[in-house]
Amino acid sequence: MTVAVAAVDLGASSGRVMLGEVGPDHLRLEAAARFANEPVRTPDGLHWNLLELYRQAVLGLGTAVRLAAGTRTGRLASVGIDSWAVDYGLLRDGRLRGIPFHYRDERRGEAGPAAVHAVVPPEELFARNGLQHLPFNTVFQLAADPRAHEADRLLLVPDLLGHWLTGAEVTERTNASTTGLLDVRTGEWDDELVARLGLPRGVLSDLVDPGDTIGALSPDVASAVGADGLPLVAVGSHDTASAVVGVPFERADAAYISLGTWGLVGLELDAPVLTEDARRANFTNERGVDGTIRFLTNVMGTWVLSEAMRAWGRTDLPELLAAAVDVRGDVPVFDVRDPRFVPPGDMPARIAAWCEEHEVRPPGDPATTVGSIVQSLAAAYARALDRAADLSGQRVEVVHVVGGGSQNALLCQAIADHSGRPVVAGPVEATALGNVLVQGRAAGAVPGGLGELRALVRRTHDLRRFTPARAAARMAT
Ligand code: LFR
Repeated sequence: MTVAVAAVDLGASSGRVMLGEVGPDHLRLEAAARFANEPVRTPDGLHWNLLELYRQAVLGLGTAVRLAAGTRTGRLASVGIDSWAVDYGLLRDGRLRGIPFHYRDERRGEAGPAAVHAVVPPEELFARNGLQHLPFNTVFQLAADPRAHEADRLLLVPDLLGHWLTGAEVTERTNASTTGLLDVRTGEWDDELVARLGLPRGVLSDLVDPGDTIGALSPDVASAVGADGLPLVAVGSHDTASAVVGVPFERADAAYISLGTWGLVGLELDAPVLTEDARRANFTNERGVDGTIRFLTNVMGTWVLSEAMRAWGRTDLPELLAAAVDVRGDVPVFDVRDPRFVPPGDMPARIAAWCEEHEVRPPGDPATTVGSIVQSLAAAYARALDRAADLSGQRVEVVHVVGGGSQNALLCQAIADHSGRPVVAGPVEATALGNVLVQGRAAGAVPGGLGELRALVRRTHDLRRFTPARAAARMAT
């Protein structure tokens, strides 16, 4: 049996609605819609344009319904939504209170973390929720958000869009695990933590798991998209959870880098690693599909490159990457993990400032800067891969790079060179594939566990392989 499903996949810089066809030997995506995700700055800070994303999602679903009419089954079996994590909307009596903030909004600063740590020290917080310290984790945002106490419901971004589509108010568990309010051991809301932080427990809704049916499209939406009774099915609604479903692992001793605006570097494990070393190394234990743990760390991703392009007013990344290959001599390597690179703004100037402060010759022209960014990202990924292996005790012999960044051959080769490990690049649309696969399985079109789903990705997608240039590179880094 082959089914058709629609995946709404919202990344930090672009979104898409994909028609997915899934069967035991069949896995195919077709874009129903692609659109930019452009945040909006208002006097009170940086916001997501969620209304525009919702509008695009509904339009895209209408197109997916029409495309599905031409597939074997002739209709969509379900819809699934994933997006970036941590950010949320607050509702009261079903109405949105304020425009949701962007996790790159500088406004909140350290107020949230300070308020939380005054009550629950960082060591205890990590023991309870297993998360790396990111100042924008939901728990910190909420602690500095006065609207939280006026609200009766908090919904994470995919759940908020799902609420607008269906009326349901639920929280999908993989994304809930990024809030900081989920017990890392049980996967349930940590009621004691919520109470100690003085947060209103009533705003948190029931948890659902990937594969669960959330509800049918409301009559208005169903008539707008032309599909009566179409169900919304929970997927790994945290985009990184869906991306990891789409990693075509060939062997157990492999790591992944989910490479979009962030580079999420880590391993899939059965159980969390809650050691003091893991906390200090800023590794996180987020929940994956089927009860897995995503043991990873957030490293800078293609954001630093796209912000540099934006500052130069250039859109010709392939040309700049080609020019970067020809740059002679060593390019400066800077610390891409420095928090100064997280907010939007003039990236080349910040890179130059970092280099000057560290007595490194700053890169001059755009080609050298691009080369410098690529080598700096790869060096940071190599270090994170070694740390992931050390902290978990799992060997890492192969590195899978998935997501938009897997198309960047210069970067994939640099990752192989810096880490001394072969890199398997692709699929580009791992997140949408993970979303589609979980829906396909829920519809009964593909049996089995994650291993079978990944085997299907391997059978249906071309992967590119990069061999480390220097076998000794791993020893040297
Ligand atoms: C990637 C991602 C990361 C999360 C960051 C902020 O798109 O979801 O996993 O840490 O965005 O939500």
